Amino acid sequence: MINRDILKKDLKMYLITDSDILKDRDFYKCIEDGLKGGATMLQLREKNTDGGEFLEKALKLRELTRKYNAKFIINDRIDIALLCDADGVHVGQSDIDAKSARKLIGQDKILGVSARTIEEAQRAKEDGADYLGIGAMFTTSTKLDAKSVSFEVLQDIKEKVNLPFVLIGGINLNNVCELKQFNPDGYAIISAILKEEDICAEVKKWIDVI
Ligand code: TZP
Ligand code: MG
Repeated sequence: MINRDILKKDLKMYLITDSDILKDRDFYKCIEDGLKGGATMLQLREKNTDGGEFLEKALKLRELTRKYNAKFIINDRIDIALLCDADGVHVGQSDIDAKSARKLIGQDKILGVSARTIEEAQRAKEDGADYLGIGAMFTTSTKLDAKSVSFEVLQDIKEKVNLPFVLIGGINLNNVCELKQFNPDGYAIISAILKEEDICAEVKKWIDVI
């Protein structure tokens, strides 16, 4: 079983990879900079990468996350999470369902589930999720089909579903203050960090602010 208090701390600064945003920059150097800056959790999210290259990246990032003592989560690909001995997986609503994901990964790995409604959040909890990714909180150009979650729905999930949660989607250092009232366990960030020249310094800034 996952220790919820430890998980809540690990969720604090949750960096998600996106090689499309990094373009021709050195993928591993950029992600290592994020870990050096103090990202507490890293999710490998590869939307346009075949299994072979995905696994290669997963194995390398597994080593890096161990070196920097960050938790490592794989998006969608449960097979790759198991092969690289990731700390867990994150599934969305159109992926392998949470119950099946839990069956495959067992009780000792972290299961994250995306939720946009109270029903999705409640079902995720019943199906064995350890944490929720709630969003998109703001408009984002990183995930083109991302639909937004209102502050009302977020408040409702927070009140009715007792699970650790991170907020995601279009969050940056200017708007993150609007989310603090919900006291999330962490923030899951892609572009606001990865588009910065100095990723290490940017993560440090985030940790100061959140
Ligand atoms: N799920 C909901 S919004 C989103 C995902 C993966 C993208 C978040 O990226 P960014 O760049 O932090 O808005
Ligand atoms: Mg997914």
